[in-house]
Amino acid sequence: MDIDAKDNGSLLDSYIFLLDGDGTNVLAENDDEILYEVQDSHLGYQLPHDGTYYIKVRAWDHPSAGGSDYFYDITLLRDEISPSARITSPDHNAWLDPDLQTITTDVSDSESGIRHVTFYWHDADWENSDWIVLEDDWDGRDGWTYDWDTSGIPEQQGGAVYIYAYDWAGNYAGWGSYSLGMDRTPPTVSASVSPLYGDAPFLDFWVTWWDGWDNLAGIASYDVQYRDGPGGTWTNLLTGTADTYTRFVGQDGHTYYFRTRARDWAGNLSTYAGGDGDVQHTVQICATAADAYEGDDSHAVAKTIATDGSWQSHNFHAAGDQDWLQFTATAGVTYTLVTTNTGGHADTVLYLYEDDGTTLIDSNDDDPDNWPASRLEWGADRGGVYYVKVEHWDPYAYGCTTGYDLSIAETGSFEPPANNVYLPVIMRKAQ
Ligand SMILES: [Ca+2]
Ligand SMILES: [Ca+2]
Ligand SMILES: [Ca+2]
Ligand SMILES: [Ca+2]
Repeated sequence: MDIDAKDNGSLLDSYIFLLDGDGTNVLAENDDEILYEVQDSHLGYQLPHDGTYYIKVRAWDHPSAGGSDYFYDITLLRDEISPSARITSPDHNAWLDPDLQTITTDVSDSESGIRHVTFYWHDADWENSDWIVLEDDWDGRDGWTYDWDTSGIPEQQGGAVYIYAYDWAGNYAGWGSYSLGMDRTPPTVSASVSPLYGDAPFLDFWVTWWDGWDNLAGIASYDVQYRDGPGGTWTNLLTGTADTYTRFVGQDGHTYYFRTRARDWAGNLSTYAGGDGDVQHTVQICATAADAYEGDDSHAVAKTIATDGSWQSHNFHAAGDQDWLQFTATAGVTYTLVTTNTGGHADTVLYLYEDDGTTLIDSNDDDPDNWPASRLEWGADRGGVYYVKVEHWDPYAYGCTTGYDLSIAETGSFEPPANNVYLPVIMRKAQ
């Protein structure tokens, strides 16, 4: 039974009664849909038996009020269909806000409408606790939501919030969000530094922070800062990253400081270490003189190497150094190109090119039997000049630990393709 009076501009403050078949026994009554605030009456009741019932409407201030300005509409409807109810936040598996968690819902009823929604909480200790009513909300004008003061909720994982939504006839529906957690403790993490190879004194090095730990929610992301020198300014290196390491490229003679912090999935953020941060590292290049074959930094100035297996000693004396060589091959001969790591940290990468110096035939970074040195085996279909480029896998690696030896040897033979005339690239282009 729903009265619309003040809603439509009437002066009537309605009061409604449901009477049993005798016309006198009051089964239920209602003054205001929301006390003092929504003064039109609204009454739902589950009838106890078949038969005739009576509805009585009067003014709240009967008998002193009345007149043509005291009109109203009355609606009577039957509702046997439950509402629909869903919690939209927090969702399952969520981490609750540690201070104020707003529980939002999507509840509706197509027949008599939603009358009230009750909000419950259950602690993660299911054996020793019970459902607690957080709020019984009878006023949906601001939405069926609840602002929950969670400041007293202890750390845990596995709690639940639940709602029951009732329509005006008393039909109801429930919905729960489970596996909820409360995490108030930020993670711990600190940065460390390691060279790319053993104790290699290169411009670049690894900065890692994979020792991060969190008590409950787990680490969501990291921020990393660095400082160049003791008087430098802390500067963001990475923010909000899920990575746990990065390669840092410094300058020779500089000391770098690093610090990191982490945030967990509940939003708790650890604080950066003060002072010099977590760790520091000084870039100290071990300088070395250029090898005897420099300058050989492009195929145009490549130095010749014999194919008799004799060794040439090279190094990378500057960042990004490339060593180019050329040799003359015979068709039908198999060649083996090999480097050896004589300096300790010579991670060579070997490239073999056609006689134009740009068409790559093959390449090798690591010989699995001789890491980090390189090895290529290759059969020459065509006789003539070929080029070889050697560089370090790490373009920031150079100095006294990058010495390497290189040899090219004839290690076999085969029948070159018949009736196949191989011409130098320049002549092929001219055809
Ligand atoms: Ca309903
Ligand atoms: Ca935590
Ligand atoms: Ca060199
Ligand atoms: Ca290598």
